[in-house]
Amino acid sequence: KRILLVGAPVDSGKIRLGCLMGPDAYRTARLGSALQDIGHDVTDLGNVAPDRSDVAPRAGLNSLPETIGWTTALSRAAREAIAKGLPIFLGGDHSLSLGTVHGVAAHAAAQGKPQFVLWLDAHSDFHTLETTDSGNLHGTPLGYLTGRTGFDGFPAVPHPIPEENVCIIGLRSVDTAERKMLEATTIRRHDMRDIDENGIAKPLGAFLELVAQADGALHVSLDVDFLDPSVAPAVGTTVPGGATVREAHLVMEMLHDSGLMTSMDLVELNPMLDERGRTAQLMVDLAASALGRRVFDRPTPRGL
Ligand code: DIR
Ligand code: MN
Ligand code: MN
Ligand code: MN
Repeated sequence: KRILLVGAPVDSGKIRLGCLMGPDAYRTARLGSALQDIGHDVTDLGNVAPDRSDVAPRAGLNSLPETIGWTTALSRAAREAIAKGLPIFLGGDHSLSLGTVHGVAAHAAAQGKPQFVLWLDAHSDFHTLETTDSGNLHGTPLGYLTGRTGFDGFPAVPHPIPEENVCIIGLRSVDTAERKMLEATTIRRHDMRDIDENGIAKPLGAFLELVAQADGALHVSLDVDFLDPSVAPAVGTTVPGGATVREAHLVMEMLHDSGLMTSMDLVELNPMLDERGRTAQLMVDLAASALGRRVFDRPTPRGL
């Protein structure tokens, strides 16, 4: 496969700084050669720079103009990259997905393919500019991308992701406003209790089956805080009780076996909070599993 690494050093989506170092942490942990060793053709396109935005700042919203500038720049970059192969967007905080998914969805629409999104995260990131309590825009991408109103100043969303094409796995921190809004949608959502009771393979397998039946494009957005903080400490918003290393690898291995993933975000890594690069290394290993690293061949039946 042709894989494009696209650096997205976005740090405007929350207060605590450090995610801008994420792309270089992934490079230092040798993401590129890990994927080459599996047999892929890997090109590092370097880092995207944000557009200038003349939208006015808004009280209560952190770095709104800057985040809008990233959104337009990353949407363009994503659309260009996905035309050449499978892009992996190296974050950067989760507000980068406002742009990357906007871009890949435009590409899918142009090809007449339905876009699906798998969101691996402790949080649902379903706020709008009106409902966010924190003012941190990394909490808003799924709201924006599914076409919710309340995103004044952002580019229009001509290809909103249909709610039933979105699956969130790993939930354990959902704000009250998000919870009310989510419950009024058909977004597929699996909290950690669901994973405890049913395992992670079943809900993921069911979702992948839908993507396959629809012959859809699949964007995977992997937030570091999907993982338990004991194994992935380098994130500003740790929430105990997350996915284990093996649960996360199983998700990635099933994604590979499905052959369905068309683009991926690695988000929220804050190297300032890491312990000798262990979180960066785990994210690199997970990306490698998603792209085919394995011990033995063992095709997972999708409908598991
Ligand atoms: C919280 C935290 N729901 C907020 N969100 C995220 O600020 O809106 N943390 N995404 O990673
Ligand atoms: Mn997130
Ligand atoms: Mn999160
Ligand atoms: Mn909607």
